Amino acid sequence: MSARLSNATLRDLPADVARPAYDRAALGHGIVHLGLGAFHRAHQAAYTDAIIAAGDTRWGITAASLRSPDTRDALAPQDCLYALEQRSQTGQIAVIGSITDIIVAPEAPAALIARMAHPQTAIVSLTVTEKAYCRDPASGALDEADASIRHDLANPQAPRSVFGFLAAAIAARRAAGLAPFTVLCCDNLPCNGQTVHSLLLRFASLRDADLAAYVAGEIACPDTMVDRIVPATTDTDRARIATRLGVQDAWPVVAEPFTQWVIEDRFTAGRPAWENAGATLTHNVAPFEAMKLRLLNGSHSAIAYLGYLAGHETVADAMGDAAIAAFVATLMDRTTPTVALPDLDRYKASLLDRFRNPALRHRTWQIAMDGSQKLPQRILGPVRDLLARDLPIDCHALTIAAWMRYVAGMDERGQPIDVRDPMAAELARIAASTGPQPERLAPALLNVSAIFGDLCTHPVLGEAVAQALACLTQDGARRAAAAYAG
Ligand code: CS2
Repeated sequence: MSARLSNATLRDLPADVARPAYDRAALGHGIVHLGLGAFHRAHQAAYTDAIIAAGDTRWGITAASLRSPDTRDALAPQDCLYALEQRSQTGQIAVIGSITDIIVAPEAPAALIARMAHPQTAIVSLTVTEKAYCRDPASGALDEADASIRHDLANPQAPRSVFGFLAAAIAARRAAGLAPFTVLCCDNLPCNGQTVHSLLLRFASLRDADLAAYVAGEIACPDTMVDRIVPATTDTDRARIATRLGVQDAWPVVAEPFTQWVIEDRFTAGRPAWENAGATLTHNVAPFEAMKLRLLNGSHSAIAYLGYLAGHETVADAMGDAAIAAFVATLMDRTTPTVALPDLDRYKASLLDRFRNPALRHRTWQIAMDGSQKLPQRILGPVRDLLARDLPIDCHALTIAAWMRYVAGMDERGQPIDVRDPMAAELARIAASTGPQPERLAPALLNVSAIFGDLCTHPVLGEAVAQALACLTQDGARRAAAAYAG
């Protein structure tokens, strides 16, 4: 089979594959999206596809990769079309048509700024992962020493960072007398809209005070809670999907059936009626976001570190391990008092089901990535709230201990771990200097203030993590999980 998915081959797809029935050439340029990963393609682009299909053709998406050309190279020859497969027993497939253009930012920064400054662009959305926000993970402040921030301040017309692009495009729109776009962060950060607004404001103030005043007064950054589990696409996925489609798709995406999007309804230049595609538009996203970041993502990180150490390749494999599944349920129960929503039992039960989905091969290694950027909001936020209320933090301490063992770089069978994290080198250096003895490793890693902030010196946390790491080192991840499960 050599034919490729494209506008021309859409009509040949099997009848059970949903596909755009709208005129893609007639779509407007309403949205520019920064960060063309699988998550965007399985989530916001799919919601937007449904809105376009219902007749509002203003919202074509220009998607930008901020680093690599890989996705553009895969999707450009297929007219930016791709298949989205829902992985469960059934495996429905839809071809998504909402992405109309792809720009690789390092190749064409001016073209990206120009598209962001296009009169039709009303929304610039972002899924760039936690580390691309160049923030100090513990304090949340802009890391002004970050190389890309310094580069962008020196080269405002050829930026590299999200803030460089946003500031350049905001300034260009302003100079052209155009209304500002709304900045829609769709990453797993606490109060993601407010967070991006304050980082952008800080960046703009380093560029010029006038631009900063404009950002402060005119740029809206609504908060969002985004949720869908989207594992990295594998060659097995590609082969299975090509068989279903009858044509090749160089980069399809696979996702669980569940999807949720809660959006603060604060857009300055209009928005798609995403509520008609299942999104919730509200005035206060914070409780939903805490629920999702702390219960889903916090559990995910625990499954990733404990599961990986115990030798489980995927989340579903780890959840098939009774000790780890029981630990995750206890961790969620311990976290629940820190989430200001009632009746979380059904939500927690649904998370356990989603984690068990055997059709998703979501690698523990994938989720374990960038832990230094993830632990603060997923695990340490709840720890602070629990400590303030004198509630138990033992399960959170075991999760931190499992992260410590993971970033120390050796699994339980003595095999090296490929640790991917912007702080990997620093963490490895610390681990090498202390050796694996828990009584030395735990305090040394807990002392990394960029991650633990004020918790570095908290005696209760220090003691709990030291104990958890001792248990983990002596008994291994499975037995430690069983010991901590309630
Ligand atoms: C995961 C998330 O990789 C990770 O860190 O926890 O990508 C998670 O799958 C999504 O946030 C689910 O909505």
